[in-house]
Amino acid sequence: PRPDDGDSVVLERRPQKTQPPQMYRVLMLNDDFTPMEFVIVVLQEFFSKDRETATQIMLKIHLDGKGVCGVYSRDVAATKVDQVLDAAHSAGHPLQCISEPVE
Ligand code: NFA
Repeated sequence: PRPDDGDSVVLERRPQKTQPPQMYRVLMLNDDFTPMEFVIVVLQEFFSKDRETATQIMLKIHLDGKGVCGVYSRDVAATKVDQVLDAAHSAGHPLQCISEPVE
């Protein structure tokens, strides 16, 4: 702030200190029991992947032990995890899904 001549209006910007929201990776973990087709359908239904992309992600999880399904704000990531765990539990599959903050 500095004095003005009393007539003009001076609008000064404060330094912007808000940060973009922390983002969260949602990952699925491999197991020996959940059918490949179930994982592909989950990736299409809850993560809006086309069938080809869903198949690639599923195979990555199958081969590497885990894979990223998407990156979302905290609330959306938590909802995705819940949706996957609910669907897996309802179908009797042990599929695990977690979220973790992105650096
Ligand atoms: N490993 C599982 C199978 O061979 C498939 C799978 C993939 C499970 C990705 C969980 C996640 N049926």
